[in-house]
Amino acid sequence: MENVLSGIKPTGQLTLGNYIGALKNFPKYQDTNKVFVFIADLHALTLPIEPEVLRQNTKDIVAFYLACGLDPNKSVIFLQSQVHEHSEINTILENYAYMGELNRMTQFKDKVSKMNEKKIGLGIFTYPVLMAGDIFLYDAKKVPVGEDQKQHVELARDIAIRFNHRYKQDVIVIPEPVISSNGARIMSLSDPTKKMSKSDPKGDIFLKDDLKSVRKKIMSAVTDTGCEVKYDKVNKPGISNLLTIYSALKEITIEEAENEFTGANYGTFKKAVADVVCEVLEKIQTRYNDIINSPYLDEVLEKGKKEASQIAQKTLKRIKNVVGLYEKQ
Ligand code: AQP
Repeated sequence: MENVLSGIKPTGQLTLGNYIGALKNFPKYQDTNKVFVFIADLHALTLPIEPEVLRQNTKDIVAFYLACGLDPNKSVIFLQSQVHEHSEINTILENYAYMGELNRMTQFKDKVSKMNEKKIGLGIFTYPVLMAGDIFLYDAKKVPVGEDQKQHVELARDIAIRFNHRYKQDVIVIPEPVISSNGARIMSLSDPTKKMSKSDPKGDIFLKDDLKSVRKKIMSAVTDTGCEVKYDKVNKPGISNLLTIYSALKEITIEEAENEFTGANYGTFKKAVADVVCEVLEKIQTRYNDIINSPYLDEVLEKGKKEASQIAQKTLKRIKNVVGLYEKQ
């Protein structure tokens, strides 16, 4: 049994991209692995966010975790900010990550390119170090993420190897990213060359969207002028994105999806995509509505906080001891 960890930051409303690339895959692990799933609320502070929005987004993610099938009796579900060891390990690890490697992170470069240079907070730069700490605290070997987070997990891996080498012992478990074979990068419906992203909502489908508007968004998704339903990321990015969404939700291969639509026009294909997306979202939304205002949500977080803290404390103690921070034995 291996430890598996993943998280989502509450920077905005969850998208279909977050569902297909991350959320949908989490419950699959909980019967055969020890699963830790958290809400990366400290990470959400790396970009300006209104306090009430952050609080609501956080609750939403917990409710969506449960609605998507995570079971608090099998998985540890918790808030990053409620386990203070995350901040503490971050302070230690900052000394084992290099400025040069943080500078090379694609997500950092993307995000800061859209910001006023004078107002770039330090947290967005050191974000991958905190993320490495999130992973290390739970001895996670597998980290299921969408394609865009792969580089951060690889950096965590480098830091772990460097740390173990420095102290000549296996202190930190070396993590590896797990990327799903289909749907690791869902693109915007209005610009299929751009990733569907919570903090850049143009062309997004949100998990909370009403189904009528979901259908409308899919029917008006940008496609090419051709008429064949074929996967071709370069020449048909819009159709390829819809094929990815369809096949990921139907749990079939892209090829099988293409075969289903041989000879079909774009209208028929888009309607089929809208049907499957609405079917999935309807189920999730029904469960979400039952949970979002119920006391169960806080009960789950309280349980998760206790379980996560116990493990995080032990790991941090091990790391502090190895680096030479004094503690009464
Ligand atoms: N479009 C996507 N397709 C597939 N997977 C995706 N993920 C995000 N967008 C897509 C995956 O969802 C998880 C959530 O990661 P996160 O919240 O830590 O941040 P992110 O990767 O930066 O996701 P967003 O939605 O783009 O957030 P913002 O806009 O705040 O930066 C990760 O596993 C991610 O890969």
